[in-house]
Amino acid sequence: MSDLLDLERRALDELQACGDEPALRVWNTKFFGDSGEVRQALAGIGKVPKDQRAAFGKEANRVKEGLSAAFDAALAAEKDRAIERSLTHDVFDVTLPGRGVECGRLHPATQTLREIYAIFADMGFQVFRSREVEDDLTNFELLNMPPHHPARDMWDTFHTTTPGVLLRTHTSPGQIHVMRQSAPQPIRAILPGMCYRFEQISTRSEIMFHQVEGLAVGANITMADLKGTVQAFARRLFGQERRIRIRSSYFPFTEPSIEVDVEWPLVDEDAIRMTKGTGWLEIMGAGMVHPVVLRNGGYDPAEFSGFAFGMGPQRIAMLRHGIDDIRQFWRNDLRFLRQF
Ligand code: FA5
Repeated sequence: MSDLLDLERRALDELQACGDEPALRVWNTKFFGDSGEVRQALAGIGKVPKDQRAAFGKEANRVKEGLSAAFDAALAAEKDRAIERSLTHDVFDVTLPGRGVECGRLHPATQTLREIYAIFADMGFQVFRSREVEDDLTNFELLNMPPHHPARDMWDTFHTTTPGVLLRTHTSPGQIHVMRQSAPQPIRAILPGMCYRFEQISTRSEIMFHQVEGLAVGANITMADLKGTVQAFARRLFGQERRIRIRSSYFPFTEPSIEVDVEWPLVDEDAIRMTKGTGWLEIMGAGMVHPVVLRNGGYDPAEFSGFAFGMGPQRIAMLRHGIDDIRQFWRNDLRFLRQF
């Protein structure tokens, strides 16, 4: 018991002698650290004769609480003194300019996506999100590409170690999800999201990139609706005078299939380079939804028809802002990002 009182007195004396915060911290470790004196004193309870144990425990706790409170008070007082010292001694120059607040902004890819959403929202298209990790069935088979279909070669695929599970190579599998959720209601949806392809990275191709898929399903939807929708979209994004051009193409999940180019006047070197001298730039693949796909989505092709398109917003942002290398998007270089 006298050891305890001795410890208390010594600790209080030493606490009083602490002149600054580091000294207080040292004191705290000395008495309250893992192998500190207070803990050791408490551990010593086992050696106290049984009949005195309760009294010892009570006293030990009193000492511990008392010292702990004294430390808290000393630390608070020291902090107050430090502020007081800094206010009276440190020089505070009110004429110094303030530190600027760094202002964040949306990534150029996000900005382009949002512009695209807004344009399609005005035409009554809802945003529908679907998964990035897909199965082979939805990414290929239900889109009319059975195993070993040669068209699968158009999408170099990242497979996972789980058979049949892959990273989606395009947003088109979302067509199946949205159709199965909506059938037999009509659909007007855009499906944005990240896609992954095991491709050679170049100025125009990345291994991860966004796509925005569009899907309209209903009674009597025709190619004229597709053309009108694409034309309205291109005019909103690129300007009222902008013409589009439609070329025939091939996708297993649309029939007929087309590719859409926007006019890009050959006014400078950039335009000539980007359009390979043609004055036209491809912005999307599209077509009328294949009857097999409609059926896989739960719609009777005798009653329903639809159009679908898929575009790459990064490539569109490159056209609009004259970005010459797609790798800039994920490089995280602030000198690039701050320009948008
Ligand atoms: C497709 O992926 C089709 N699913 C599009 C489609 C949807 C057609 C619906 C018909 C109906 P494609 O492989 O061409 O098509 O890709 C579409 C767009 O994605 C391209 O025009 C391009 O803008 C973008 N894209 C494709 N690969 C890359 C890549 N490696 N890096 C950046 N953008 C890419």
